[in-house]
Amino acid sequence: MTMRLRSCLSRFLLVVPVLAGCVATADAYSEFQKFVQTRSGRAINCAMCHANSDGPDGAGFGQIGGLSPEEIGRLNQARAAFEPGQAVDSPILNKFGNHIVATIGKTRLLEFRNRPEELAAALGTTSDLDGDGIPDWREYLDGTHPLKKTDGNPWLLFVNNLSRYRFHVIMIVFATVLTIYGLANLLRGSSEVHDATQEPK
Ligand SMILES: [Ca+2]
Repeated sequence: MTMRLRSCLSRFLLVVPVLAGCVATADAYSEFQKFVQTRSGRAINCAMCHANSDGPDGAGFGQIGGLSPEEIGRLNQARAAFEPGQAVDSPILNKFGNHIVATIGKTRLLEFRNRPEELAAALGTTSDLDGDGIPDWREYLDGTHPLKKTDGNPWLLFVNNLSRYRFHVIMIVFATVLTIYGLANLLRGSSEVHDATQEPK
């Protein structure tokens, strides 16, 4: 086999799985994106679940055309995770996207395309990937990013932060009250000294 023929064959072996991946990800699940956008009224891009905010099609970071052979192997492994509980590390998905596939499996995910509202309950109540106190299922419904702890329902973030830093808040309030009390007494004492000096002798 000549060197040129070997080179052509190796390129072919690389291109085939890439094309196979393109066909598979052509069914990007926009039903979930549309549901969240309608429910939350927020503009949702692919970055909620995908590695690239423009989605998996293309040659950029986290896109099919830019994957290495090793990443294509992980992609195909994730695509075959039909049952929940399997290790999923797809290079075209972010941590939340991989978490969804690992938690519910590809089979249920495909079923939910017609009922995207049911994905929230299937995610469970305890997972909070960004640790902001708002569970993933709630962030999915609210259209906030499950991997950004600064993005969430403002009231829930406020309550959660208040609870998390309640000791600091109590100390700040205590110090503020003491300061105001001290200033008030200082002013009162100063006023009494002034009055005393003004009294006729
Ligand atoms: Ca969260």
